[in-house]
Amino acid sequence: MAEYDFSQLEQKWRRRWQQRDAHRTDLSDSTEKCYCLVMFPYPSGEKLHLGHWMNYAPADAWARFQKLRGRNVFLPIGFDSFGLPAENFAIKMGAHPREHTEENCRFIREQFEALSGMYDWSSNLATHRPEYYRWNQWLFLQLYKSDLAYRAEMPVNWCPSCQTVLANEQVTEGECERCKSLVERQNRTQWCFRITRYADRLLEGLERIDWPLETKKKQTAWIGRSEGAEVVFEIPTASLDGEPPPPYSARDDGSLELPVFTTRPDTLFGVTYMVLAPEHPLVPFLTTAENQAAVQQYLRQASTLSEVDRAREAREKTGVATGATAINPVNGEQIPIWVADYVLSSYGTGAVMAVPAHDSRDFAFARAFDLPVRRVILGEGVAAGDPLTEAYVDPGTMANSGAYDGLDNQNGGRHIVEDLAAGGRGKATIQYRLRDWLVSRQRYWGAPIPIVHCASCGSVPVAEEQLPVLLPDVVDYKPRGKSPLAGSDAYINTECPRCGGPAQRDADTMDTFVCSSWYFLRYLDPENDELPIGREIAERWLPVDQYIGGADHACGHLIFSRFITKVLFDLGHLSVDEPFQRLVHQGMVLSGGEKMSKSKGNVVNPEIYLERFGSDVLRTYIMFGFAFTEGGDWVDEGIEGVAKYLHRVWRLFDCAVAGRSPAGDIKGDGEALTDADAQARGGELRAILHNSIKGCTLDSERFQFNTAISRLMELTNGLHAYAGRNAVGLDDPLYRESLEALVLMIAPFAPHLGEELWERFGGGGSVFAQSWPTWDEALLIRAQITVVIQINGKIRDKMEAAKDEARETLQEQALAHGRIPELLAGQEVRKVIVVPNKLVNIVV
Ligand code: ANZ
Ligand code: ZN
Repeated sequence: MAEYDFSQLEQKWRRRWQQRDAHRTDLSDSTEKCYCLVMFPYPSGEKLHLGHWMNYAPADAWARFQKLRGRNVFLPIGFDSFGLPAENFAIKMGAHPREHTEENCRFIREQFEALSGMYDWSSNLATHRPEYYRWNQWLFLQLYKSDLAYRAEMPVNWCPSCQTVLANEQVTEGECERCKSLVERQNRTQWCFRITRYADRLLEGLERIDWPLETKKKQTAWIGRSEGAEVVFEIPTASLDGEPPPPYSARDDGSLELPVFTTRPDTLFGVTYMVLAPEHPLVPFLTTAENQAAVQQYLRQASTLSEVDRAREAREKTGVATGATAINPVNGEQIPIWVADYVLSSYGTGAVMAVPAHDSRDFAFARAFDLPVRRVILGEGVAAGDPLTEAYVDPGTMANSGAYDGLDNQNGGRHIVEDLAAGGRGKATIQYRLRDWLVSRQRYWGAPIPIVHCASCGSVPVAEEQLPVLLPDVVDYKPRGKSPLAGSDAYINTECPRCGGPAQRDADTMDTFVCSSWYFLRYLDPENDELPIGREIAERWLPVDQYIGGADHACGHLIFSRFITKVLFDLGHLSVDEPFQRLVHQGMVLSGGEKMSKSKGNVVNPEIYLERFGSDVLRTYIMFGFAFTEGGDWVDEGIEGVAKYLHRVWRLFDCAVAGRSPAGDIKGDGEALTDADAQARGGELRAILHNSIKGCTLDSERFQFNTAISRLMELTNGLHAYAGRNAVGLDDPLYRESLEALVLMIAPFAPHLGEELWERFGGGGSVFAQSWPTWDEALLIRAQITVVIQINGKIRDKMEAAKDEARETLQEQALAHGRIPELLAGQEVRKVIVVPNKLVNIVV
């Protein structure tokens, strides 16, 4: 008997695949195309660990499954190789980022070999290479020409340790996503992409794609569309002195307009004070002399907190009065203007009309500072004068609201906005939480921004024919608060593309999320010298049919890619405006309850398992031991079981090929069969076969690999039971058909084993060139048998169950069967013992 020598066998097939160039996809054929995309890895100091396997192994199994289903599958891979992880690591190691990155790419590629994904490496894509980032720069120029890239001074997130600005998406709970330092606010001149212009389309597109609901919800909340009104309050001349700061300007009579954004114009009569964000430009101007000291003190205190902290509902409210007042446009009332950090400068107009009776944050603030509370929306059975113990935020009838009294608040709000608009004191508006995408980085390891600054011409784009603007080798690439490129005179000093005069290159590099916002296009057309992707291939192969990657990218990469795709669609380069038709997120494999990372020292590496069990076992275990979308804590207890299972499959085939019975492997099933028995067994095997094809197909399609593999185990058991002690050989058509189905279905999980068994079995060509087995609904019914139900060992009932039903199912069925629930009432079930095909004993 031939042994299952996984090491030799896996090497053999890897060599064969390479020789046959088996994983190259013929992109000229797009009938039945299936573009399967995995989020490409970024080479940092970390090698691929089991966390990566959790993503890549199941993704590969899905791709192989689709190939067997007859689709022309494209599964490319590359490297997201610019950016902070690679650069920070290189700095730590004292190596140049380029050398370090190239080396790391080679190493990771070797690791990918062990995983044996059917990757098409032909595009050889790595974002740090000039042939790639040339198109990043091209993309920047297209956005620039379309007025979608602009440069402006703005408050930015500044990471004091990475010494760079960060996008909002890279700040979590006020901390730098990469190094966990507390992020500061600074004013800097930066390049931005106008993603806000696409806010509504980004929302609309979500309805057309098959993505996890949670992720759609996250994007919807991140975009944060709010319908409401801008209401103009007036600041009377009395409290003003001198010229207000831009963009504000005094009116002819010397007064000032101060717009606020509100989602509740219906509550305007309940406004009892106003609040400005500490950063609001009017704060110093409006503050009266006697309040200056207190306000300045407060502003200093507020600047130390992150926006996220400030926005937290439960925080104790802090604030200070400016001494100035504003006039409510609906009733002419004078109300005090306060400064408080619960109002954010980056949202709406940075100013709010406070309605403590109907907004909980305003309510808490009013209580803390003893400001008046006036009810203007009444719930059922409530009178206008009733005291409030908390903000009333539900709909109701308007009161204390002059001519609008008695209207329902929705309707009343609309009327108020119309009347304000007629008087030029307001208008209906929509606000978004989404901010423009800040793309400048003051770091070395990124694509240079293709803009030249000229004293006479301003910002001038580099001509497209001049691309790429090569990232120079600089002596000192460590972050110092401005881009290391600024220190290279040879790089910075150039000619103005417009007037030919002396000019300076932009010293910043692009956010690496720009690189990753379109990489899936380049895989399809890596050698195109004219465009990032040709129109024709794009039309045939896009959108990506299935995207697989982490849920943590919901509001970053997954929004950026959608935005860039829409831009390229509008510019006529693409015929789709959504990049990823279907998306799934893998769960995370944890180690000791935490995400694996080198910094925590809890990384589990695949190497030891590869050595002991081989790639097929590790792959299959990852898919059998964890629910794909859930993940879980890494334990290796189950891996032995999976190894045993694959060995068992091996022996089953070994015996079949040799025409021997696998009975030696079967415990407790020893008798020779009568003819009647044999026939019954045939019926059972057929039912099990069709059942397992159906289950494995449907479950694999939706990434439920753990149950898909269970179906294969059932089929394996069925095959054993069928063979019994009789030497069933390949001349038995049902046996042969079932074995064939098993090898085809196991191949996506254990591809080397699949190929080897297929070959030994006499099947010609690669197993992946075969067709996936089909099932017949009519043959799914399984033989029924009677199972005894006991409570504490005493027979209490009987039930019919499918032959070879799973333990869990039998247990479930028994607990719910007939009078069993009644008999168990009030008692705690301590244990359930299941003897398959025989009995279920419930211990109480
Ligand atoms: C008056 C009011 C009365 C409000 C009421 C709410 C309830 P969303 O839904 O998130 O868009 N707001 C406006 N700008 C703000 C800022 N820069 N920082 C903090 N809060 C701000 O929230 C819009 C509401 O949040 C606005 O409507 C405003 O308070 C507040 F019974 O205006 B409202
Ligand atoms: Zn010029």
